[in-house]
Amino acid sequence: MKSIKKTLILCLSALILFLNACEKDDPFKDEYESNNSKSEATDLTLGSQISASLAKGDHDWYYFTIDNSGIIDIALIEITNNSSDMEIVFSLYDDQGNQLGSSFTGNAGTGLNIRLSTRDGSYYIELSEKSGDKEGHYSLKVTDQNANDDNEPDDDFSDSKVRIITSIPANFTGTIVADADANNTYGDFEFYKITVNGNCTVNVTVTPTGSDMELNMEVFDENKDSIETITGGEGDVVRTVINNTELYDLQYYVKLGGLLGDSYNGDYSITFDD
Ligand SMILES: [Ca+2]
Ligand SMILES: [Ca+2]
Ligand SMILES: [Ca+2]
Ligand SMILES: [Ca+2]
Repeated sequence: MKSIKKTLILCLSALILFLNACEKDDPFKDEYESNNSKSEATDLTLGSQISASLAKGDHDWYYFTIDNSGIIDIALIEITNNSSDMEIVFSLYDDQGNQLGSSFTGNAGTGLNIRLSTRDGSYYIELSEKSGDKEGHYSLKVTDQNANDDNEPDDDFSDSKVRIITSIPANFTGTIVADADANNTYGDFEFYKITVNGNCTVNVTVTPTGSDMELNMEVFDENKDSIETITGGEGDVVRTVINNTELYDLQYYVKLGGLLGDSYNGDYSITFDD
């Protein structure tokens, strides 16, 4: 009996040593391997953080899907670097594997936060280490921010939630979640449609909440021809006067856009009065 017990203890000891040896052989092989190419990408659950590692020369691919029913919003991709020396390289691809933008490389030991503006779609993430000689642990989380206002979509003349203003004064608040201007035509524009009585004027005033958003505003007549464009600097209030010189009522559109500053605060208020 004694010898059996001794053998068992020896076996267990051997097993423990073996397990330790395995871990020491490959301390940076994570549970999502192998995921070294697009076709082997690990599915991510939005809002759930995963812990993984980059071994030397490792590439880790992930896949996630955003569905905002066509409303533009922000997906936040957060990568925490738990090493002191890894320089994590981040690349983003669309569902077809076309790279979106350039790759980003974080400083040694530093994580990355990426704001992705999207209406819907599936995306691939590829992570690697810049030199391929460093290794370490990281965590990754993709979160659908639901950061936009409740009055979406209102990004174009005929979108379903374009606000129709039938009486003044009128005040609204909203949020621009993604850069929208002449160079960012798929951004989060906000459209308002207003009737201006004959021989009357209406003042339009837009105030950004943050001190670093640059608002832009364009006024269109009822044929959707542009009448005026106003662009403000950081934190500036933008305003205009719509002047109906005809004797009869006319309809106008106000298209509001903005460039977000470092604070990413896109909140604004808009007032129509006389
Ligand atoms: Ca890995
Ligand atoms: Ca991998
Ligand atoms: Ca908005
Ligand atoms: Ca919008």
